[in-house]
Amino acid sequence: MNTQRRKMKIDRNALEDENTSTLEQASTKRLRSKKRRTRVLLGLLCFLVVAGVTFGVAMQNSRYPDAINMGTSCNMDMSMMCQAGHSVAAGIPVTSLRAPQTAAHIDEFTLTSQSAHLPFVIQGQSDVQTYNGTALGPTLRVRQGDLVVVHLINHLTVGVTIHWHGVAVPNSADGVAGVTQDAVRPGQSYIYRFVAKDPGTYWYHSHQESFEQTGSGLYGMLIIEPARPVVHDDIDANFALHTWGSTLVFNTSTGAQTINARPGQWVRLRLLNTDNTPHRLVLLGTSFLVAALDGHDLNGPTPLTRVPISIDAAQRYDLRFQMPLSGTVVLLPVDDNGQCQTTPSVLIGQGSNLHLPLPLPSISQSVFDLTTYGHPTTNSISPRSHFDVTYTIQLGFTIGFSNMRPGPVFTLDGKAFPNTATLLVRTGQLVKLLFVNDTIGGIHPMHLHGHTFTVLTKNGHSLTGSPVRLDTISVAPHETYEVAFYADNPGLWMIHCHNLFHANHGMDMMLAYPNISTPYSIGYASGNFPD
Ligand SMILES: [Cu+2]
Repeated sequence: MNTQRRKMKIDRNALEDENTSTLEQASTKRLRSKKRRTRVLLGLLCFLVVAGVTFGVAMQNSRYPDAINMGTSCNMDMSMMCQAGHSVAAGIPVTSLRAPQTAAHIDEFTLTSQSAHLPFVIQGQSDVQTYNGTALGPTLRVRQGDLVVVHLINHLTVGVTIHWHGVAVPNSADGVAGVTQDAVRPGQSYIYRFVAKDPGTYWYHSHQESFEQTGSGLYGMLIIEPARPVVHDDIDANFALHTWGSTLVFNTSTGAQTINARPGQWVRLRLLNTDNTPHRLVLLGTSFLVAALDGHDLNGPTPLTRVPISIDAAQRYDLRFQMPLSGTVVLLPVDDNGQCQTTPSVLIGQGSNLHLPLPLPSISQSVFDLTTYGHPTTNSISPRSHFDVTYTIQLGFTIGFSNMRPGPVFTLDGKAFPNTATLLVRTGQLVKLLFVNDTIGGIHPMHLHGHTFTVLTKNGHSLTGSPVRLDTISVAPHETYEVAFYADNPGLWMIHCHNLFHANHGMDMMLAYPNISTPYSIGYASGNFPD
C-alpha cells in the first residue's frame, strides 16, 4: 500500500516536473521566437539603413560638382600624366582661339532668343523658346570663305548659347556652356565669329541645357553655299524635321507645303533631323541622288527610286533630282512598317494641281546604306592610313543615378559625364575612333565637335562606295564604326550622343588638345550645363 502510494507520489512529481519542463520549454520557445523576430526586424532595419545610405551616396555621387573646369594642364610629353578636368592651370585660353576680326566679305546676323507662340496647337506647349520668334529659327545662308558674325541677344529668362553643328569653328565660337563660354544670361549678348570654310548644310542650336532647349525650339539651319559650285541647282530648299509633342513638322508646317518647279529643273532638298531619334523619309515621283551627307558631297551618287532614307538625330541629307516631264514629286515620312504618311509633306511641281500619288505605295524596309553608295575615289584618309592614335569608345547603358535623378544612365567606357575620360589629341595627328555599341541602350548618333571625320569601317568592313565624311555617326545596337580625322583645330571639344536625352543622362566626353585652359566651368556655381 505504502509502496503503491509512494509510486503514485513519484508519478505525480514526475508529471509536475514534466509539466514544469513543458511550460519552461514553451516559454523558452516563445523567448527564442521573440528573439528571432527581433533579430529579423533588426536585420531588416540594418538592410534598409545600408540600402538607404547606399542609395543616398550613389545619388549624391551622381550630382554634378559645383564647378568642374575642362582645361588641360599638361603637354603630351607627360602623356600618361596628362589629365583634363579640374584644371585652371595656365595654357592657351579658349578665348584666344578665335577667327580673324575682319575679312573681304562679312555676313552679319542678329539672333535674339525669345519666347514665341507657335502658329499651330500643341497639347500643353504653345509658348516655345526661339531665335527671332520662329522655330525653326532664321535660315542663315552664307558664302564659302566669308567671315560669319552672329550677335546673340538673350531675351529669355534662362541662359542660352549657339553651337554651330558640323562647322569647324574656332573653339571660342563653339557655343558650349561652361567650356568655351558662359551661358549668355538674360539681357546679355555674345558674338560668334567664324570663317565659313566648307560648303554644305549645317545647323545651329543652343548648347546650354541642349536637351531641353533644342527640343523647345532653339534651333535653325546654316547653309554655306560653295564659292565655285560643281553642280547647278535651280531650286534650293531646306527642311528641318522637328516633333512637337507627338506632331512632326517640316519647318513650321504640319500639313502640305508646295514648291514651284518646272519640268527639267534641278532641285536640291536639304533635310535636317532636329529630334533625338531617326526619321524615315521617301521621295516619290522621280528618282533622286543623295548628293551630300552632313554637308559633305558624295562621289558619284547613283539614282535611287523609292528608297527610304533614315536621318538620325542631327544628321543632314542633301537630295538632288531633276523634275520629270509631268507629275508631282513628293517628300513624305515613312513609318517603321514601310507605310507612307500623308503629312507633313512637300509637293514639288508646276501649277495648282499638285497632288499625292494615290494610292500611296508600300516602301521597302531596306533603307539607304551609306556604306555602299556612290563610287570610290581617293581620299586623304582611308582604312590603310597610318593612325597616330586610336581610341575605342564603348557606348553603354545602365540603371542608376544621373545628376541625382534615378533611372537610365548612358555611359562612355562605363562612365557618365562629367566623370568620363578625356581623349587627348595633338595638332597634326591622324586620330582613329572606334565606336562600339554592345548594349540594349538604343541607337547612339555620336557627334564630334569642331572636326569632320571620315567613316572607315562598319562592323569591320570597309566602305565600298563613295568616301563618307560626317560629324554625326549613327551607331545602332551591335554595331561598330571606325572613323578618323585630322586633329587640326586646337581647343576643348565635346564628343557626345546627339540623342540629347542620352547626352543629358551622361553620354558626353571631351576631346582635348594639350595645354588649353578655359576661364569657364560647368556646374551649379556657374549654372553652365552644356547638355
Ligand atoms: Cu545615345
